[in-house]
Amino acid sequence: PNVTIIQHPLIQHKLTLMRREETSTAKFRQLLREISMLLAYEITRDLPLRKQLIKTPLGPMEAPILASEKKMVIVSIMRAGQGILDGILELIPSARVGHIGLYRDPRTFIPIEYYFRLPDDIEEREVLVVDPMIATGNTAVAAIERLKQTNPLSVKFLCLIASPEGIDHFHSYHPEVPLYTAAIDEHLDEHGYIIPGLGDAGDRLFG
Ligand code: HSX
Repeated sequence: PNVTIIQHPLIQHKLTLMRREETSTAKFRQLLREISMLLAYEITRDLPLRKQLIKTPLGPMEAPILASEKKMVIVSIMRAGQGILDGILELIPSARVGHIGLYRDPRTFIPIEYYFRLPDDIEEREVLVVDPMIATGNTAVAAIERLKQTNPLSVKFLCLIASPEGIDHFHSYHPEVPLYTAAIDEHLDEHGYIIPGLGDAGDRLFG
């Protein structure tokens, strides 16, 4: 399937620290910011560059800059996506930002939309959707479905931990959307939580 596990040792190490029960909110926040920068570094490897004529103190040169820096849109699935968004924006400060608010009905696990806001010219932009967890996959499926209605140039999905069930579900609906994750965990429990996971990402991030 269309899944990349990002294996960088720093990412794996920080994810372990985040999983630990005793990790405080402050530490969890800091780790999520750091890990998000590292994930963004890895998944932006193939961003196209263009040449720009600049002047150093000693003379002119044609130097590489990002061809599409301003064209990227990071879409955060609220609320836990905010933690990843913050980290990525430190690395790509001129990226545009969108928000999708979805909460999971605790009984049916069906996602319910309460907010949706994207930059205007989404049809000219490449979108990276971020949310720390893909559990049942319902939230990710709904977010991408909604996004596709707006016709972006391309869409990718970045998370920290996904369940095998969630990945299958996601790709049964959106097989062409590349999924990037730092880990694939064992399974889902009957409450739709990823086991062993890290608990509820929103609660650990915000309290
Ligand atoms: C958590 O539940 C995550 O941050 C996601 O937004 C969501 C994932 O659950 P699921 O829809 O994949 O089951 O709040």
